[in-house]
Amino acid sequence: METLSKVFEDKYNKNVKDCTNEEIYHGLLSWTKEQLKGRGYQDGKKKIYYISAEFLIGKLLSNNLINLGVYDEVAKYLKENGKELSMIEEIEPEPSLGNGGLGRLAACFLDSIATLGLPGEGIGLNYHLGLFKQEFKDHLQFETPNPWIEPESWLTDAGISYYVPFKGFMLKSTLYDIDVAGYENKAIKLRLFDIDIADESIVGEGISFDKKDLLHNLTLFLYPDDSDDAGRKLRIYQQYFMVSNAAQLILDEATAKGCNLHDLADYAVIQINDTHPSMVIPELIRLLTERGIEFEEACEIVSHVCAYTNHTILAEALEKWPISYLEEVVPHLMPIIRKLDERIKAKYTQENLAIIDKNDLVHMAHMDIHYGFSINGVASLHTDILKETELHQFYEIYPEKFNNKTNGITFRRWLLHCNHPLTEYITSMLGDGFRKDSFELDKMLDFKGNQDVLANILKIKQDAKKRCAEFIKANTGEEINTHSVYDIQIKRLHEYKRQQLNALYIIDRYLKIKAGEKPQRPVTFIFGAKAAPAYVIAKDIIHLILCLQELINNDPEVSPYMKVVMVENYNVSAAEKLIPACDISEQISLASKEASGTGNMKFMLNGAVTLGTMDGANVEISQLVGKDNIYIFGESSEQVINHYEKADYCAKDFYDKDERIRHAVDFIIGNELLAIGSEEHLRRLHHEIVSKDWFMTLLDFEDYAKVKDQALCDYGDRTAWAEKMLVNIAKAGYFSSDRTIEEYNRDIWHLTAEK
Ligand code: NBY
Repeated sequence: METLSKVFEDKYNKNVKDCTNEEIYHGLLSWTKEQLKGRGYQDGKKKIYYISAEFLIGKLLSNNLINLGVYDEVAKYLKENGKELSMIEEIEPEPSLGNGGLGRLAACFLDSIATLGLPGEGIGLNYHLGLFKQEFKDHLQFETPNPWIEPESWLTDAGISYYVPFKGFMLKSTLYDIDVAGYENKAIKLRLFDIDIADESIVGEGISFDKKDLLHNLTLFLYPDDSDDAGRKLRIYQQYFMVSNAAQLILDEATAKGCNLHDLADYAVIQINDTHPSMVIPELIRLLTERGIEFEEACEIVSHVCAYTNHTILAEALEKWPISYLEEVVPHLMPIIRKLDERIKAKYTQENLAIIDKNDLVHMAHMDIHYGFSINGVASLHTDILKETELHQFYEIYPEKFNNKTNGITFRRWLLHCNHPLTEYITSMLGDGFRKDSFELDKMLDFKGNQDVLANILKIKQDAKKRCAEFIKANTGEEINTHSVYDIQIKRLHEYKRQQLNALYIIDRYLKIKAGEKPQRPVTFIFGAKAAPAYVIAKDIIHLILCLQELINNDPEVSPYMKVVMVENYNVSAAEKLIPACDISEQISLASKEASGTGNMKFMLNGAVTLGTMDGANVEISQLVGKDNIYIFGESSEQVINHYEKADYCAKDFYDKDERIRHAVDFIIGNELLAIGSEEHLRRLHHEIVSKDWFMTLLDFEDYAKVKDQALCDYGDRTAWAEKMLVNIAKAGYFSSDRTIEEYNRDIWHLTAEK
């Protein structure tokens, strides 16, 4: 710790004892950056370039210290000097470079790529104001900018710039790097492109800004509102800026290593994370032809370099850009995209295989599948649905391209960092081998009947619940009962994820208590979610939850039995505080709609029991833990797909014939909530549920309520519950992103690990 002491001396001319927490944070930041550089980087002839619009990396200090193997030493050193590392951690701003699972997955993958010693880097954009910051006012969500880049930050100017051509002008980029340490291994880089002239001062009220002022807005926000033309075009400007920079960088790096471009596939493999980076395909072809390669050969080369990961089957989430937009933003790509499409149309006549459809929309995923060599889904059920239903026409012509890569999470962040007590306890039981070989967690099963172990696991959970209650008090102002069951649903707000189903259960329980039926034990229903700014119904659902929070928590007759809290500005840091404290993990999407889910894995690893549908990775979780250690409800994906095919689901029928459902749904527009909330929002949501309910909330309500009641009842047998917790932790090993990345490498990337 001598070099660290010296940092404080040099930087502030002070002993660490006399530094403020801010000074210590900044001292640690610069010291850690130096340590990372000293580690060196993974390199090799062939490299994986993981291109993604999002990298939801979370705060970096503690994770870096853990991966550098110095966390305990630094914490001890600070403690001896009267400082708490956990307090210092609070000072770090959280980069908000992502939205949900897709971005967090990219971040976990970087950790695992580095840990496994694979040569690779992440490539994305350096959004100054990130995804918006969420604020609640009058029980509604408001969006404000989320600045995270301070004068001293994890970013390092890489000294690399490119020119990116748009229609009528060029934009010069600047590249910033963030080092990502592997666990006890060298580092890799997250490379974020930016423009020098981005101007935060153009942002007005909330997150509004002139969407046409590209020179100043290009890298301000992730996912600008796409409810109008200008917003949609801005997304294309961003995407192209990202991939043109990426393509130029990749070709430069390869050439520097001796690549003659014909053999590019020996130097680079590109993983396209969802369709946001799909324009990298025509862009690479453009650059290769510019460098003297024939069009046909360029297509061939690119088809051996690019691989595509699909994260959704929701049709509305699969990007299709109008030709007219592309002509306006990147006219030089359109002749290439047209040629790519013509080549396909010459071979296949089916309309649903075309890149450009008859409405002049460019299907980005179709381009990826035709001109990539691999397409993968993110959980076994999801890949099956892609093959059999959503992308069946492609599976028929390219069966060899399809493969599954079930998602994973990095245990360094989602156990070692966020849950020190559990990590230490597992280490005391099993040794520390599980930190690198997650399957070793399986050995916990040997302790299943051990009463001491079960008691300790319960104690660790109880302590986590106390810490979490403090966080919730600070975040929401609400006092919660630390002896209540913590039932948690944290994820993007989306109708398919069905936060509204959870809300209807809460209403139903409230009505029962009001009718004199007192429940066995208190429950705290915890939510965290951001709604996309233009997603009206999602915002209405937030409104409902916040109104319920107000009504229920202030009702002395009800609040001893239940409380509702919705955490404001849910983000990675909040997740790290909530997940270790969870008893029941809500994974209640409509079967077939959640590609995988990764929160489900984080909860399981921290000893929560899943309440979920047979959807995404829940299916694999249930296979691993067995039916006694998970609560499954609802219709299966086959049944759901069948309802969609036959168009035979009618929410109104459920509403009409089931009194319990009707009472709960009508409560949304009852006097109690109208006295608190806004009639416009509540009526719109009520109407949506009764007359549309695209994601079949009412279909699964009865089974959900029944199974949830059972879980809450079972919670009372503390020993039996602790056994379920133990089995969940023990079986979580499969969901390490190290396993996922090993599979990507084995089946798709074929890189040589550095030892
Ligand atoms: O990717 C998520 C899936 O919903 C989840 O099931 C899966 O586990 C995870 C990782 O594979 N997808 C996701 O997070 N997607 C987005 O956040 C997203 C955001 C914006 C847009 C599309 C997708 N967009 O087009 O604007």
